[in-house]
Amino acid sequence: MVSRLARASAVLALGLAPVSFPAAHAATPEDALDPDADIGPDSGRGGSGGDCGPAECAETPSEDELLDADGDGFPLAEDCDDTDPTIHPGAVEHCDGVDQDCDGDVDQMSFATLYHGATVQNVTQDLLPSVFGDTKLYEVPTGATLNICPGIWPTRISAYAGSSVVGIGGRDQVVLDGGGNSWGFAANNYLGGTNTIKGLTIANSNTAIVSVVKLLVEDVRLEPHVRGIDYRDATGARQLEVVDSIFDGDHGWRLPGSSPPWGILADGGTVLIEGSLFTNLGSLPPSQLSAGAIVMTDGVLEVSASDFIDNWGTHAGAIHTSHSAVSIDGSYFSGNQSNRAGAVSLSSLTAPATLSDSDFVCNVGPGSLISGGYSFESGAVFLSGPHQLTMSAVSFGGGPLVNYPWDFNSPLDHEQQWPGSTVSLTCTHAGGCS
Ligand SMILES: [Ca+2]
Ligand SMILES: [Ca+2]
Ligand SMILES: [Ca+2]
Repeated sequence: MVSRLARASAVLALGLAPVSFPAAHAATPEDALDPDADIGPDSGRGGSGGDCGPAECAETPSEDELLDADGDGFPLAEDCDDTDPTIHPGAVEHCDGVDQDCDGDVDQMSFATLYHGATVQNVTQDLLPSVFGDTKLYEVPTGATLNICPGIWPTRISAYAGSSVVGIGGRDQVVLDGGGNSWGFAANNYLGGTNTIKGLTIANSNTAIVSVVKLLVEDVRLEPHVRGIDYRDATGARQLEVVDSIFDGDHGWRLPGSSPPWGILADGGTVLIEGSLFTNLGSLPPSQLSAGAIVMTDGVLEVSASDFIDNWGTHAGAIHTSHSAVSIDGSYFSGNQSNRAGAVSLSSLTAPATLSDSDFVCNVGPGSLISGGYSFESGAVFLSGPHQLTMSAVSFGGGPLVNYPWDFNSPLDHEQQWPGSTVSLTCTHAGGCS
């Protein structure tokens, strides 16, 4: 979590410090080809450094050193990449993790590059507000890629169809600060294609990401005050894929006037989660939030290799699904709380569901922290409505009552109540699981 002080300081820096760029062509091709231009005891050239004798220093560049394979006017001896004519001393730096101007630094801080068709454009100033303390809304054109270099940007982004926004240096280096506005990132994908968000922290917005149709979220950290990803209003071929990302709600009830934070709220479409962390999301009753980390209705949810820690909700602490197809694999649930299912609540499954290779430790249904509740609550997994569920290699922590009050529960005789329903359980620990 970026502290508010650090955030303010960085915004100040962005607002007041002029962004500098390398002077165009500090060296010319003629300079580079001049055998005397750079030769001397301190040049370091030719591997002899400051120790070269008069005879060595008088040597002219070899034939190989004078070759200019990429034709940019700078020979091999001067060119840090003689295979790419856009890279040479004095070239314009792009925000891309590559050292274009051969000065040894891959990028300058706090600048941004837009790649749109054949155009490469420095858009740094377009991402910054004209008034200090304000927040800028920047629109990424259809099909374009926006690269953002390290810094804390007072910027919100509206990304059109098939566009990508990439933080160079990753989510710990590049922060979009939404300034407390209603949303931080909107994927306006009504023309088709897949939008990509990668390598960013999206902070200080009511909703971090909204209005998506087809979206890949990778290496992203969301610090939602209310919502992480709102996936309800999109239309068309919807798929949300979340990879290697972090949803940290910081339990927003601690913020005066704030609603409880959730991770992903989805209605329809397909949501794929892989290698991600959901933590400190949701709130305890009387919250209206049905689950802290993921709520899925009328869709497909596939979760793999992800962690759900200390999330709170009314139906489930971590995941609540209704009328959906669900698979959960290789995941870990701990410290989640609810007044029905501490970790996972599956209601009215629409396809055979699987829960495999996952651990449930110290999740809590109705407990001392929660008043009221149901008579059929469960600490880890709760099942209701028609269902065909297979659980395999599921661990409930290796001892009785590791999840409170039971590890697994279904409220009534499910096969009588919902003909055709089946539950197959193969658990490494069988407390409440038979
Ligand atoms: Ca060259
Ligand atoms: Ca660069
Ligand atoms: Ca450079």
